[in-house]
Amino acid sequence: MNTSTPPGDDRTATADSTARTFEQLTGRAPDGVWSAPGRVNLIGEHTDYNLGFVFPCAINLRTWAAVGLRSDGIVRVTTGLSGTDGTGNSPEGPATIPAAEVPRAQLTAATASGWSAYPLGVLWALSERGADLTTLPGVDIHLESTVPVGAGLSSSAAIECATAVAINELWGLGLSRPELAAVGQRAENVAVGAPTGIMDQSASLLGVADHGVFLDCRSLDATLIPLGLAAAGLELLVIDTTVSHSHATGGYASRRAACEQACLTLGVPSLRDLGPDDLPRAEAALDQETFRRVRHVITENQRVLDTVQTVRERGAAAIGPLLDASHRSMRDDYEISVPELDLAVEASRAAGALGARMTGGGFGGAAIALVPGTRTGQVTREVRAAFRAAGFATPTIFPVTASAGAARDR
Ligand code: GAF
Repeated sequence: MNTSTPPGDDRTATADSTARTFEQLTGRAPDGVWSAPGRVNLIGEHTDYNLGFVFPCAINLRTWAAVGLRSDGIVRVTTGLSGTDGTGNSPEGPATIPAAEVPRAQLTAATASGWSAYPLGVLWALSERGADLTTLPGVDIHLESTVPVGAGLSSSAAIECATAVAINELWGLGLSRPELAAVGQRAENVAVGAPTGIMDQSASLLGVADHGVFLDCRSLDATLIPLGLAAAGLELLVIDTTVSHSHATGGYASRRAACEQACLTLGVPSLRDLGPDDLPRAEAALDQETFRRVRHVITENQRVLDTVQTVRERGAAAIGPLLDASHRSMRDDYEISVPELDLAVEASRAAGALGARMTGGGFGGAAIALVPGTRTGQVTREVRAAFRAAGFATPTIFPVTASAGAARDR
């Protein structure tokens, strides 16, 4: 198959090598190695912070955390997190801090201060939920990852969730998976400064192999929906445009602010409280741009419900038109696509994908294409050719599988 897969897609081997690196760095074996996956969102974009519906799945690219307790109250985090360029992992310097100072450091860093904001932010968020960082033992954490950074596949949620499940178990905190998802989200919102919703951490913690996670972001009820992709001869291709994005800046926050402003104008607690019947009232009350933002959220919620019903009743091969409609709505109404994402969607559809859409927060990152396995090579070749013809950087294209959520690996 003519696709390129990010390096290190072997779960046991990477857990072992992360443990070995931990041992080289600390002189002792870790107490355990935990891992958490990135995600693709099948459908339901920018609906999570509007308390609507999302339907992501965890993927077979993960972050590993090798963790060992210390007796001196120090937290020391090291990483070999990989970039998007496929050059592999190179260890970076440690972040070392007395555990008792984590809350202050995280709240004053104000922040987006690099990779250490994610694991340290998780420790801070755990302290909000009862972990007493002044009395708990210190900890060494070493992180490795195969989730490409900046590709919109939730590399940050994977770090947060791997750290959270490890510390939750080692420190005996007894928090549930939904509580750990909230911890990861809080770390992202406060320590990293990205005003994101609950979707990515929920997918990373609740995912199950070959299932999508249908999440009601208001009640937090999660239902696992069998996808049956392999059985139907389908592949889920990721087309990473390599256009890097960040949710701590600009467009993401302004979309969220527009939704909040619309709620005030329309007198509803959240856009979740509006359905298709409310569109005329919204159009009358809002300026054109804000109305289009609201229309995206309302119609996208409905598309999530339709997608889940379609998968259940007719199988995943039938969801293509819903994926296409979702992309159009993000391109035209929410205006979070970029030319590279639009081209990835158009070229993959023209080459035989059943449906395609950008995935994640937008402004760069990746698209997904649902492809009959027999067409994978053709779609890959034609998307690459279209990018070449447009003068865009070569995209990284690889299949992903719906995979298990965060777990202890050794
Ligand atoms: C990013 C955020 F982290 C999610 O919470 C979600 O809002 C998504 O963008 C857009 O659907 O991944």
